[in-house]
Amino acid sequence: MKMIRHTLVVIALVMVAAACSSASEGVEVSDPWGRPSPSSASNAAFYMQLEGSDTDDRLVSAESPACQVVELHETQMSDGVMSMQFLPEGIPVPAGETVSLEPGGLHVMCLGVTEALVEGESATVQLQFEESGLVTVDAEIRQS
Ligand SMILES: [Cu+2]
Repeated sequence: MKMIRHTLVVIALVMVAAACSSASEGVEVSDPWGRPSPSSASNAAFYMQLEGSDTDDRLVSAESPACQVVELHETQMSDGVMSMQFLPEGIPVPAGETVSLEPGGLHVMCLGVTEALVEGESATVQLQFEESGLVTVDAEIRQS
């Protein structure tokens, strides 16, 4: 009897573990936003938090109907000069870690705004992840 009960406990634990791993739905994107860009043809940037899942992932590219071209960039300071760097490898999102895209750092660069980004409105951004696939978010347009 003791043996059977022990086996049942083990089976229950395995089931709980299976349920946990299947509940994982890839990278979670929270608080996507961008600053207003009053004129078209100017550039803008989108920021957000990328919460890693239980597997390493990578943001490989992005698109938006609000931009002619979207690139993944990082702002860097070198010798007191701020410059933006194109990230050909994309942005890694390690398992269980949260990666912040924020002003002065990593960002989704919107080159050539096709329609003015108006405060209070939102812009659709499609994020392509290596593991999580395509994730579409609405970036809120606000000052900060
Ligand atoms: Cu940039």
